Amino acid sequence: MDIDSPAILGGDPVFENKLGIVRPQLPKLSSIQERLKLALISGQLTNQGKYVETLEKKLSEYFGVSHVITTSNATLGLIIVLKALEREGEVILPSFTFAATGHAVSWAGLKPVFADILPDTYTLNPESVAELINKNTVAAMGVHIYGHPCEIDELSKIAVQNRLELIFDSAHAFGSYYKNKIIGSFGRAEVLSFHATKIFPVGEGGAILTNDGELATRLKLLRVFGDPGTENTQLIGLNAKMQEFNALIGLENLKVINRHIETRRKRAQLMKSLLNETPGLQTQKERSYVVSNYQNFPLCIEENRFGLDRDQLCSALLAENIGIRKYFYPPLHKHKSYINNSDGNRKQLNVTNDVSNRILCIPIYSDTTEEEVHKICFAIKKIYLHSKAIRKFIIKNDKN
Ligand code: T4K
Repeated sequence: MDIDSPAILGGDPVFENKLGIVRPQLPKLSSIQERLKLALISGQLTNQGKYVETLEKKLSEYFGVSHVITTSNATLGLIIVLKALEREGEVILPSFTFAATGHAVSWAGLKPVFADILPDTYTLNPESVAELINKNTVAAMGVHIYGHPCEIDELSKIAVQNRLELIFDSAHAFGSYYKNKIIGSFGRAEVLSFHATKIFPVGEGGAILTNDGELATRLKLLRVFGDPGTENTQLIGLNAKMQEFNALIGLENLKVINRHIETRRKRAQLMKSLLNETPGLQTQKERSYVVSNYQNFPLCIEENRFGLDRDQLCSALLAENIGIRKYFYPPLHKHKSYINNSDGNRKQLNVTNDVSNRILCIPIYSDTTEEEVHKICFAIKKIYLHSKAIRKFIIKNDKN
């Protein structure tokens, strides 16, 4: 075994089997099989069945929020929230996010306008939002990226001063906190994702959280074709309902989510302290007044100090059998679907462009072990120590 040489140069990989970017923690079959059986026997699989109802009630207690409207995924949740605002015009949002954030704005018939992010937390920069407001602006949407809440107070102030709606794409932030308050009841509404890759995985799923009763009533209608049950639709809704199977998994997840967040936080702290020894690696800054759930663990690479650029490091990590993802590269304003969106791309997004070119996410799970963290950090350090040779090797290979 030669684990001191980087695998990309012929050494043995640090992990024998591939460590994926995600390892969903799901309930044991034995814990849900009785209820699963009952659902199958009753034939009630969807349309606000009893497991969906119970999940909504329990989530409402967990988040201390008046209304929880589960959805079939967060994308549809965002679309119906934006639709329910009943406004027309521009929505300011970060470009450094998953496509769903921007697409939801477009599907709701509004215009996405991209703002820049902060260089240390990668969340929406309130100053950049303020600079983009004009007479057509109707809303701003923050994204709690990788589980780190955005600058909610500053965004709220801007929203109030300019009479804007403020909503949050909280897809990453189940169980994160901002100033001692759990994410979920900020702005007009927040939308969580329960996708398989998220910290609270149910397969496909999501939830809208709001304290606004009128909005909740509209959202419940929009989720079900706009039909209040009379077969005479009142709004142009769609089908955004959660299924019973997914809700059942969600009910089990709720029992362990706090433990999962605690584990992620511990592993993230260990990762940060170990990576501190290697130059050229910036981890996401966690502000003193937030608690991140560490949905993801990003690294931003300083090529001059680390000796490799982001893509070269990705190749070297993949050779070590460490799964990586370049969340979020390219940034949304550079996607083919938005590149010609001249109104939306009216601001230079220098920080977004820079971070997006240098970022990668390494594995972190709700059951990551300390040993795995040590091995990941060992691999990164090993790659750093051989960065010159790796760079030479990659450049030579690229030429051939
Ligand atoms: N807003 C933000 C900020 C978001 O990040 C997202 C979604 C949304 C809104 C919309 O939420 P949803 O409408 O999806 O509820 C994934 C997810 O599909 C997507 O939900 C997520 N963000 C995005 C960041 O990542 P991919 O393209 O990376 O997924 P995929 O299939 O490559 O999977 C990644 C890894 O996860 C694989 O290595 C295998 C593992 N995996 C995946 C699936 C689907 C599993 O272990 N089990 C699974 O079932 O998009």
